[in-house]
Amino acid sequence: MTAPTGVASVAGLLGDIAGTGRDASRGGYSRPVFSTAERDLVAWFTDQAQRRGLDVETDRNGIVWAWWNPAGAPLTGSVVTGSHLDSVPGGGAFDGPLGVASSLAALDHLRARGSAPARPLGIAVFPEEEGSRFGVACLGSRLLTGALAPERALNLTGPDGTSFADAARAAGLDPRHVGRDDEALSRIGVFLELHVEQGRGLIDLGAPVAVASSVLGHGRWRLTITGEGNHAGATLMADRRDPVVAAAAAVLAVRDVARQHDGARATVGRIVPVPGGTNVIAGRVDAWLDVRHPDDDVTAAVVAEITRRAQHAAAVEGCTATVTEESLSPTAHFDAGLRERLREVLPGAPVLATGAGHDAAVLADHVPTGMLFVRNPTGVSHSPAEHVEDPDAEAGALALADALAELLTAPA
Ligand code: HGY
Ligand code: MN
Ligand code: MN
Repeated sequence: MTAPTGVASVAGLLGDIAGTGRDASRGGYSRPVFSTAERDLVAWFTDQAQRRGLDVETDRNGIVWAWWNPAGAPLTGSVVTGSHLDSVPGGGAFDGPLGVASSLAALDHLRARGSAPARPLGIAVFPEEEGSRFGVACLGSRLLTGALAPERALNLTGPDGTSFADAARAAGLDPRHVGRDDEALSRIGVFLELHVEQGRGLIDLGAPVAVASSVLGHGRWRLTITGEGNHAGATLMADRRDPVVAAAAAVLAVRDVARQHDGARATVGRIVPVPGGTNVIAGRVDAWLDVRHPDDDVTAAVVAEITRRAQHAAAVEGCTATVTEESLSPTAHFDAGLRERLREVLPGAPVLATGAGHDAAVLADHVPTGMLFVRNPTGVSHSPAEHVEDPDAEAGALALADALAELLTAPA
């Protein structure tokens, strides 16, 4: 396969996949891990990498690695970039794919400049960054680093009841081998991820690219409220134990408690009455809580107060409530030395914190890690309204190329 001539544009690369995984009912894109759409994106990435002569492999955890190694050096301590291709339901076109496409374009820029680095450059695509199918964010990078136990991951189930083990097996992985992978981890000497900004920082600062400083701590909890299922018409109001009513009060409590803790963010984005009939009083409600704060102790306090109020709201309706932690990521601060090197290479780039989680934050505990953000003129993300203007996308790829050139010249 011949490599594409010149430097691919990020907009052109994203245009290749613009039709993949469109969600007609929600709008935007729904590309859950191991779905046909997400597998098509992985196939697209693999083809693009192979057309550039990169060696492509998938590791035991489903992470796809594409290697540019002109010197034929050992992969240990390489420079690695990349991102993810899975999406939230009804997500935007850029969250994840922008980082993957920019990695390919940055490689093209390095080659066009005649670069032939002594250190290998890897592009990694992490599965299930969003945790949209199996409920745990950054599942691939957590398995890689040992932050998530294999048996816990394998038993996670998606909305259709499929286990991660079965879905991974169908995608060609061997569930017996998922888990911490020190050999793969040793290949990462430094990790740099480019990502669309999921906020308004660069709009307000008037710059196309920023260097990241930190990732807000975030966790997910499952709120289950149990009442008594019954007939909507035959059951008098005084005779009900309706968990949906309790859940409504609990959701208002989530908002109120978050507002009472400066800087806290708390969200209920999924709420499922069971069995879910129009003429049926639900027997149970499952809801998922996302809480974030820079101080992990405040996150814990917010969750504790939400739990107390949810249990009170449930008791008022003759129901019971449980809150169970499903994942928790402490606030991550990126490597200060790397951040300062990035600022030297990109002197006009401001430094920004982010409220969104990323695989880079999981890796930050193990290897020097940094991120670059590209301006999103709507400031909206996890929505079809997420956007990046073409010139900013190209500026991001150039910035990534400049940063990678700097990192590739340093000794492993
Ligand atoms: O949830 C997050 O913050 C990230 O987009 N996975
Ligand atoms: Mn993302
Ligand atoms: Mn996301």
